[in-house]
Amino acid sequence: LLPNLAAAAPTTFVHLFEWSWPDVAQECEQFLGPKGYAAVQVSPPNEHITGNQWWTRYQPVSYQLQSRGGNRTQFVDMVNRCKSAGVDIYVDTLINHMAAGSGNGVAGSTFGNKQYPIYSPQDFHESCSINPEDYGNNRYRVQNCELVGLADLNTSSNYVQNTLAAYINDLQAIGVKGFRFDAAKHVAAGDIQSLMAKINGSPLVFHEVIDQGTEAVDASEYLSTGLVTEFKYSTQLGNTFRNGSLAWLSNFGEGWGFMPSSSAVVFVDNHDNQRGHGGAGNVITFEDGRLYDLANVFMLAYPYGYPKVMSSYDFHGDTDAGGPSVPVHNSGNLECFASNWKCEHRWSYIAGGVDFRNNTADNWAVTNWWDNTNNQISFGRGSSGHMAINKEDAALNATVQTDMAPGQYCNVLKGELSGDAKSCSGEVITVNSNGTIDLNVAPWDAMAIHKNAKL
Ligand code: LAG
Ligand code: CA
Repeated sequence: LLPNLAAAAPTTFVHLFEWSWPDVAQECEQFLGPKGYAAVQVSPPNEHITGNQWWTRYQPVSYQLQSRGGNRTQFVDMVNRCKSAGVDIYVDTLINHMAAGSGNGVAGSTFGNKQYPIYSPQDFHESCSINPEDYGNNRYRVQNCELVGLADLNTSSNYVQNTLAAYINDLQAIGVKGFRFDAAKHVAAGDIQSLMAKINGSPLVFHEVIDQGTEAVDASEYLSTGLVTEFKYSTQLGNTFRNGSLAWLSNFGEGWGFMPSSSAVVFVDNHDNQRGHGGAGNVITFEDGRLYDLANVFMLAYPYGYPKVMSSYDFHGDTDAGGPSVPVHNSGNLECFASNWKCEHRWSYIAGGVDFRNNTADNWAVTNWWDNTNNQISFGRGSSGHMAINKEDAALNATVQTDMAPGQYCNVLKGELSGDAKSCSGEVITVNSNGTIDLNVAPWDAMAIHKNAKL
């Protein structure tokens, strides 16, 4: 019995935040492909303003593929190499705005007074600013004024839509399979529909809409044109893991007022809320160590949404908008862990969680839910897998029913099955002949077993 990796549907993507194109390509080949990640979200690949801060990438100057991530040739090489490794590329796409003020782009373009190589003043909305109180009640200002001073594209104009569509179609011709529409809430859903009509084929598009349920613009408006980020998921998971009880999570998802699972992009944290920027809340990040492992294990094991794993760069406590000037590019020899690159996607509980999700995708339901009414939980994915999380200071000792075949399994969070399926490099879990497991999960630990990691 060999681990059936080929049959496992890829179910999870990773945001390699600020990774350069040669580094992404190498990671696709060496880790993401073999581990079964579906895709990588890359930082915006188009020309942006000069400067070392990460957020310069969110100030577009042109749609030339020249950025801190690398040049066009390197981008094309990355797409091809990732594709060969079975990994798609999703591009973070700035559809709402261009750079603020005036200055230079990294490819040598200059801009100013709403004048860019591809746009001129008539392509923009008026210069008004979005105030904090507008988010709750002023749809017009949210969509037609300037987000943190960024020149707001007149997305209802045919020329702007054609220009954005040409950029997106160029990326598709290179082989890009998906797009994150940045700041989608700031673009009227109708404008996005018109733009989508100009895009070739039907790529995966997910709209970034920050909506905790109290917004003038509602996330549901964007469901007809693609997937949508479910920010409530990040906030509520954070609240529950920090201050609540994991027992509450038995109906996490639609039962909590979230959008339909099939529309939702979910994440424990993202590049903004992990540092107190957009949509920040009580989120859990790499800085929380084992708590972060456990929250990701839950996300990856639980059948709701399309999960995005965050892979961070440590900005040494950068939380304010200005941020330190940190050069984050790396040219082809990025080292995980040895530097400020956190590489959460490689942490064994997270990579193992992806393996669990891939191998249980055929059983999209929670079965045999068990909890101790507090912070010890266990549930199954039918005959495909079973898991347990213990977020308490005492060991989890309980006998739980599963729908799995009796036998010995590798806890994929802590080890891997050997190629010949004869040994597990980590912990071995036994499913008894009656289908039960005598759980013995250490404090702040977890286990996950699936049908294709059976000894
Ligand atoms: C997003 N989603 O809707 C991105 O996920 C988020 O990272 C972007 O903000 C934002 N929308 C615009 O694409 C980031 C930083 C901002 C930064 C902005 C533009 O979170 O702090 O603003 O990118 O670079 C910066 C300064 C501001 C300044 C602005 C214009 O921090 O103080 O007003 O630039 O000069
Ligand atoms: Ca807008």
